[in-house]
Amino acid sequence: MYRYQMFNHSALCQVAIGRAEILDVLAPLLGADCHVIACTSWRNPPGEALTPNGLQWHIDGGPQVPRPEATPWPAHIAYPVFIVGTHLYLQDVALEDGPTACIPGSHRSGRVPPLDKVWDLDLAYEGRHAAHHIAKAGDVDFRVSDVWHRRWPPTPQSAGRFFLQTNYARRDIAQRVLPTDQLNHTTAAARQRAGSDRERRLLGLHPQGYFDA
Ligand SMILES: O=C(O)CCC(=O)C(=O)O
Ligand SMILES: [Fe+2]
Repeated sequence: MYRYQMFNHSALCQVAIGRAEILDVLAPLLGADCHVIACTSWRNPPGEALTPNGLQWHIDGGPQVPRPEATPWPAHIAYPVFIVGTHLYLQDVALEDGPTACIPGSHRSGRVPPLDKVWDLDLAYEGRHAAHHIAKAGDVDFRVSDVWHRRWPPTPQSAGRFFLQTNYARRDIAQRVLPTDQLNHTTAAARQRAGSDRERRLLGLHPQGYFDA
C-alpha cells in the first residue's frame, strides 16, 4: 500500500509538495526552513476486507509536550507544533471510503488517546468528536502529528483511497525519507565498534519507525 521517497520517484510530486498553498500554511507553524521528513504515497484497495476497522486512534509523533491528565495548556501561549502531515488526494474520499478522522483540539491534551478507547468511534476530547476529512481530488488536508486520529472504517462500497502523504517538520527534526541502513552518519569503522542496539541507536542507526521509509 505504500511507496516511500516519492519526491525522488516523481518530479510532479516534488513540485506538488512545494506548492505555496501548502508552505504558506506550514511556515508560521514550523518555520520558513521546515523540511520534508517523509513523503509516502498510499493506495488503499477498494472494499473493506483488508482493514475492516480502519486504523485505531493514535498519534504519529509525540506528544512532544507530554503532560499529566487534565493539565490544561495556558491559553496565552501558542501551542508548539513540531510535525504536520498532509494528504494530497488523487481521488475523492467520501465517508464510505474510510476517510482520515481527527479529534479537533486533542493535540493540546499532551496525551496519547485513551488506550481502552482506541477503536471507539465515539471517542471525544473536551466534548468534541471525530471530524472526517471528506475530500475531492486535488484537496490537501493537514494534521499535527500529536492530534488523535485514525482511518475511519471503510465500507464494502469503499472505492479505496489514493493520496500522497507528506510529513513536514521543524528543521530540528531529522528526516526519515530513507531508512538509516541506507543513509546515516557513520563510517564502517564506527558501525563495527557499535556492538549493542543501544550503541547503534546512539549513532542514529534506528530500526524503522512510523515516519521512516
Ligand atoms: O489512513 C489514514 O487515513 C490515516 C493515516 C495515518 O494515520 C497515518 O498515516 O499515520
Ligand atoms: Fe497516523
